[in-house]
Amino acid sequence: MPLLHWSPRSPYVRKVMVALHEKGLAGQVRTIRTHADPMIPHEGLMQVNPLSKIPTLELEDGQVLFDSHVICRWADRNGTGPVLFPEDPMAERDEALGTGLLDVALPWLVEARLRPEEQRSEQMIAAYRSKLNRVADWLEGHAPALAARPFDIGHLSIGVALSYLDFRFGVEDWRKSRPRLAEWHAGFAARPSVLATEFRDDPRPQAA
Ligand SMILES: N[C@@H](CCC(=O)N[C@@H](CS)C(=O)NCC(=O)O)C(=O)O
Repeated sequence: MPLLHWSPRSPYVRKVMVALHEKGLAGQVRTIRTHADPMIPHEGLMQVNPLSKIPTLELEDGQVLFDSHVICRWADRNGTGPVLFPEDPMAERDEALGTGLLDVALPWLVEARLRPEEQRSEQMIAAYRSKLNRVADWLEGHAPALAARPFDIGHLSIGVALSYLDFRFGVEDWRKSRPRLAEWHAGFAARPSVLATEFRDDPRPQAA
């Protein structure tokens, strides 16, 4: 069985988990809890993914896939259910937007919570906050277009990113003045694939 390096805290992993559920593959992939700390590269993980990042998927034939986009594409090719990567370039454009929002949120978390206080940059935090708000505003304007097309990787990626803001950045209150986006996200959050893959602060394993 393929083996997925996994954490219930990681939004990139959650993208993959939602995709596996959507594509009927969740029962066909084993998971192993892997703690990928951006400040301490994981020696064991780097044997298969030199970037020391999760999600990383080890296939049965020894091939290794990494990056949530690549693994979601694999799931799309190998499972059933909705076509996550249709011809419409808006699907992958919106995937990039959702993942891009995560690429803002993760360094923000590192800056605000992991770095020693004296090394924190208020300027960087202000830049991250500004991007978060601009992306959320953009999405509020695009919520009708999102709602109008069938579920794809763009919805999946944006939905996971907004759920991650709820998990780690509740104080930023992205729903405020964004009723259409909030309504669209409520529909996303009710999907069985999303309900089955909730974020959670589990106990961290020791780095290997
Ligand atoms: N572009 C990658 C990003 C993956 C990523 O950054 N994952 C985080 C966990 S949420 C990680 O492994 N961080 C460890 C590190 O940066 O060294 C993807 O989409 O899979």
